[in-house]
Amino acid sequence: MIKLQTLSMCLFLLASSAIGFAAQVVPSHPVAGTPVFLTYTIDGGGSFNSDRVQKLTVKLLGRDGKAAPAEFELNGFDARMPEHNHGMVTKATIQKKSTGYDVGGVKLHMPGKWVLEFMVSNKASKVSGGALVIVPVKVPVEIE
Ligand SMILES: [Cu+2]
Repeated sequence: MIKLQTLSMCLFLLASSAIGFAAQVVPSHPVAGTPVFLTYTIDGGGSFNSDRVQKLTVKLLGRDGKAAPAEFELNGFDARMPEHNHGMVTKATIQKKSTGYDVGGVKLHMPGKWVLEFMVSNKASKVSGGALVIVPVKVPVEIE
């Protein structure tokens, strides 16, 4: 009996570390005040590069991992370096696709700490504005 408990605990830890790892690969961020989560990938699975204009693929998902209800939409994106008090030198564009959004024109032009700001609104809500999803990211120093 003890062995079975140990085994199931080991399996549980293994499963949760696998989930933790997956969450790092595809970050999933709650949208405050909604049942919706936001995920994004960079250039289809890469990382930020201060030398390149990049594209984020953004998805809004429900708790079950399926597409969020259609009234939720991404309608703003910006990125800033709070410690330097500046934003991007490019202007991001948002394009709605069948499975999510392409956010183009993203260039985090300096290595260091940035915050991504995704604005998610609910079309069905009478309250204007939306929820800001703030995601801290670090742009690595280029190694030649
Ligand atoms: Cu800066």
